[in-house]
Amino acid sequence: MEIPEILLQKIAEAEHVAILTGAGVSAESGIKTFRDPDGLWAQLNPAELASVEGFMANPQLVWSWYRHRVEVINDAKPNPGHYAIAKMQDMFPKFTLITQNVDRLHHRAGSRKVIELHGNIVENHCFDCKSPFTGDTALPDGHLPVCPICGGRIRPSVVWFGEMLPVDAIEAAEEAAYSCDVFFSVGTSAEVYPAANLPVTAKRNGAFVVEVNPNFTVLSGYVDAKLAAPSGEALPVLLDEFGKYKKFIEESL
Ligand code: BJW
Ligand code: ZN
Repeated sequence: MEIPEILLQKIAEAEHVAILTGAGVSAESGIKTFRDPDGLWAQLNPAELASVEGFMANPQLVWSWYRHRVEVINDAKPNPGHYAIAKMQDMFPKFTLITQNVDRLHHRAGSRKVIELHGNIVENHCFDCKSPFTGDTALPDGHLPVCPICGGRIRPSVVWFGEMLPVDAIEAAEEAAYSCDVFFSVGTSAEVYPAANLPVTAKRNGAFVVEVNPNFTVLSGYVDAKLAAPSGEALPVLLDEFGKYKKFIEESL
């Protein structure tokens, strides 16, 4: 896979590198994406499973889907894409990792600070009083977890359609998009807002924007460079080529 020299030059000069990831970065760990032909939304209805209205209408269905996904995620391991991103946190004066993923695989790969735009699937909280819930959610069929403080319904700590993103997370992500020199959009279709605005904000503010995705997306015609390969392949090659490039520059000085 060819890495454009301009990309190596831009990251060599960068003071601040920001990365936005999406479901594609975990695809090579065996976790399904949402909008690919074999993705979750190809067979399931997002309005039924990922909205407050869907949860209120059929909490048993939503809980059984989330329990299944937690099992898949617990059995999964980070892949070379997650590990390459974890390495990048120590390679630049400033580095920001923003993810739309709820699977916590970046944490498990060693990323120390992760801005989670859509929450996480590992934690749960009360719909009503918002208290964290650490009890068992895998109850016998038909039984739903209930808040021990107020009796309210327990829900996964993810962000569903129509819900606000955590304010601290979206503000920190926007600040990074405004101020970074290089912005990577990795494994996301860039179709879900407000996350989809971040690469646009970055480019408008002068960042060099790179997409890492084997497929064409709404962003592909807009970016400054595209690595058209799975992130678990493209990112390790990028780091390898970057190492060689830096050595070459140092030796020529
Ligand atoms: C590989 C690969 C490999 C494959 N390597 N790549 C403005 C305009 C229009 C609509 C809106 C708007 N503002 C808000 C909205 C509404 C809505 C929205 O954006 N809708 C659009 C779909 C049109 N947004 C919201 O509701 C958000 N809230 C909000 O804006 O609040 C304010 C507000 C409220 C009310 C009204 C108006 C404003 C909340 C969004 C929450 C998203 N939640 C989900 C579920 C999370 C919980 C869970 O997981 O169960 O988040 S939906 C789902 O999509 C999930 C993802 O994080 C998110 C993004 O998906 P992602 O990661 O991009 O995955 P895919 O599948 O789309 O793409 C995968 C990519 O990987 C593909 O491109 C592949 O090619 C690639 N790939 N293998 C690298 N190996
Ligand atoms: Zn409660």
